[in-house]
Amino acid sequence: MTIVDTKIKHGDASDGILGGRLSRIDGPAKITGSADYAMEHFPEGMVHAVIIDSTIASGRVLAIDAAAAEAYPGVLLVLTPDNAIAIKTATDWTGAPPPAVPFEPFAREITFNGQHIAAVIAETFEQATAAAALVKVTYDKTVPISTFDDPRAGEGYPIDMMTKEWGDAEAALATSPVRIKQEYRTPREYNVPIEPHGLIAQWTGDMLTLWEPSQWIDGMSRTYAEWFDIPFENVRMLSPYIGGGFGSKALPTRYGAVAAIAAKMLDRPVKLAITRPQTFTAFGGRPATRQTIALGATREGKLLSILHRGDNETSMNDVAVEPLGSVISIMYATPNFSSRQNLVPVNTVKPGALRAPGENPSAFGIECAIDELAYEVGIDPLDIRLLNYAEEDPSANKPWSTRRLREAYAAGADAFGWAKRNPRPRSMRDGKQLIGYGVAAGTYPVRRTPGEAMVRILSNGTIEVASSGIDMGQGTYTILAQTAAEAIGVPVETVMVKLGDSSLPRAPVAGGSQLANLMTGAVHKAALAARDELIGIAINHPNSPFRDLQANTLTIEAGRISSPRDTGAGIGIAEVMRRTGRDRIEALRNTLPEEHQNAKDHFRNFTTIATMKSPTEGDYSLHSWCVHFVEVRVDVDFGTVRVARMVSALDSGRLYNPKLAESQWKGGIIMGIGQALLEEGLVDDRYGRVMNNNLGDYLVPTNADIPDLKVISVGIPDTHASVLGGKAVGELAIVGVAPAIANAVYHATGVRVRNLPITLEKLI
Ligand code: MCN
Ligand code: MOS
Repeated sequence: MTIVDTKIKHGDASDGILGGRLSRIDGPAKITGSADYAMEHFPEGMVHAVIIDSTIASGRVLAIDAAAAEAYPGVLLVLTPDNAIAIKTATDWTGAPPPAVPFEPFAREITFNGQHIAAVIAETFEQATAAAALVKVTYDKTVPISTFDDPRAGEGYPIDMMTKEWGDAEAALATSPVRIKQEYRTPREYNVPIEPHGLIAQWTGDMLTLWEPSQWIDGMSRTYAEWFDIPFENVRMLSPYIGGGFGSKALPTRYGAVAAIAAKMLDRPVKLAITRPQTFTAFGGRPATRQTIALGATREGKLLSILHRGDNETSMNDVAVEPLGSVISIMYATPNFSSRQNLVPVNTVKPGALRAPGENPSAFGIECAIDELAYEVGIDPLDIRLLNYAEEDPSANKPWSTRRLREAYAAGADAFGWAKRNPRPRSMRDGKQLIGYGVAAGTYPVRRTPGEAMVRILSNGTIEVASSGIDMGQGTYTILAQTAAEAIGVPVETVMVKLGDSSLPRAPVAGGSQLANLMTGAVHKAALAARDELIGIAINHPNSPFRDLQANTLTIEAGRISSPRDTGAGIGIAEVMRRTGRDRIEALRNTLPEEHQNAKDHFRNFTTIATMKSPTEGDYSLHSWCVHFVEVRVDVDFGTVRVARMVSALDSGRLYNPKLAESQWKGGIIMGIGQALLEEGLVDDRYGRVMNNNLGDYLVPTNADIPDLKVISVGIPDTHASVLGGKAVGELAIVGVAPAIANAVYHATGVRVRNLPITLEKLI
């Protein structure tokens, strides 16, 4: 177990190798403003597109009167479904073949408020904005179904794939000595990265260049290629820096198609910037969820049955599943289990992915419910978790590769001072503040998709690493530099990492918290291959300075090659490259399974998730684990909740860079605090509209909302999970935060809030 040291360390050579606390190598570029973001490009002749969105949530567009807009100064085109060039439907992200129908980015039939119906393209952004306001749209309006609480929404339809059952949950529940049953809800939550969405699209003949922030260069480029029926190689997507995505920048969007269509029709580069309010409708966030959880247990608190029914909102025409059974089905041992899920279509944009889709609300349900059971049977919330500890994966019947959750409970409880908790609700107090301690666990699966990387040793002895993988702030640049530096044996400052360009070797999506494990694996493989080639040359080349030593092994350390027989300082890589006449050594390696190495079409797989392995494929069940301990202080008169301190203990296996992993965990915890106390998309039932569609009204945490956060790593290397022993980091820590806070609020006040966010009116 290591307690993460929060002191900043610099300049230590060991920081540069894998496992070192190297600061982000992209940091200086970001701090000094030299990092170029997508929207900061100004290609010659660029014009501006502004999207017009529907102001009704349900009905039909009858007519679009563009005359006034077309006459406005600077306007080049008012794009509508009637004049837009036709494009094809593309393969979806899972790899499902597309239907042979055109893809229409603009809607004629309206299914949600804020749906794209037209666009204005003008010489300047101001002209496009002003002209867009002149476009007159007439509608045939019908009454929307705004949320799944509208009785007209009905029960929705089941997603059979999500059903998980063993034993007989209903029968076991009926005969359980202790039973609890409650409903838990999470509201619509939105991705609001600091860098808003948007793109610049430019055509040069049949080559399409896109400056667009992307979590998945390969997947999005393929979609553009299919839309316009051009080869994949004809699309160049550039996304070297991304100001946050949290799941919302992984998939192609309709406005992306609009920009590329407009650019083609006008033969001018088109910039299309999504406004902050459009962040709530141009793509989806986390759907609203509701779960009914019934637990049956012995009087001692041992689980006998879990019965779980979950619903999430989806849009009228699309299937968006937020997997609510994901955590509840693996966290605790139970002989009887049943989980089913329904989707309820409402007039909303298709929901999307928001950090830990599924795991996040799933943990909110079960981790609150188990806390309720602990009070019901009168045992400590931590003890009930240990009593029902799952020694193996109960849903897959497979051993965990590693599950250091018990260690996490112990380390977290100790560092937090859990033992000082008075078990009685509303028993701890400091003046006007009610104090509550709460605990909840979380988990996130280890996902595995092949990746590919190029490693080059250049003539001057520096190293280049290249991949179309991306860094939106997680630390990809840094850990890949560390991986190559360690594998080859050079100082990390001599490694240059290129990411975020579709012309580079191909990487899977930076989603599902998998990129670090996958790309360190690919870079490690490529770097070792490049190193082997360098050593081979140094041993065998007639001009090599090592030739006379008759060495059959050489080592590389700090960028210098030496022989075990030679006690000198060794010879620099550049010198060996020069003497042997090499200007570069290149190794392109991938982590595709052996049988696919030479398959002709294997690259196409990088653009879908068809090759992603489930966490239980193979002999083990692979997951990261965590626990959060929270102290809240609730004002007895006003009901305001402050998180006073938090200690989290986490098992993500081996950490490639503890400083960055710690920062990822803290970022997830902060988002979890926002989810618990602030975030909620408020829907106006009359118009099916999200009312608080801006950062003034849709609240996310600020520094003042966040206390000291202590994170403790309890992981050990897990080579079943990944080549280098790491498990998932990016989404892990948000899971379990909201229930830990809800449980602490109950302990403080005696009021159980089962409906996020925990706002003061729910407490007074
Ligand atoms: N890491 C580590 N040791 C490991 C695994 C990871 O030190 N064993 C560290 C590395 O610094 C790595 C980072 O954690 O770069 C995240 O690794 P990983 O868990 O593989 O996640 P991905 O690289 O696939 O990133 C995606 C993930 C997801 S899915 C969301 S959502 C999310 C997240 O990362 N969005 C983010 N973290 C984010 N962080 C920022 N700043 N911005 C976002 O939009
Ligand atoms: Mo993360 S929500 O899987 O991009």
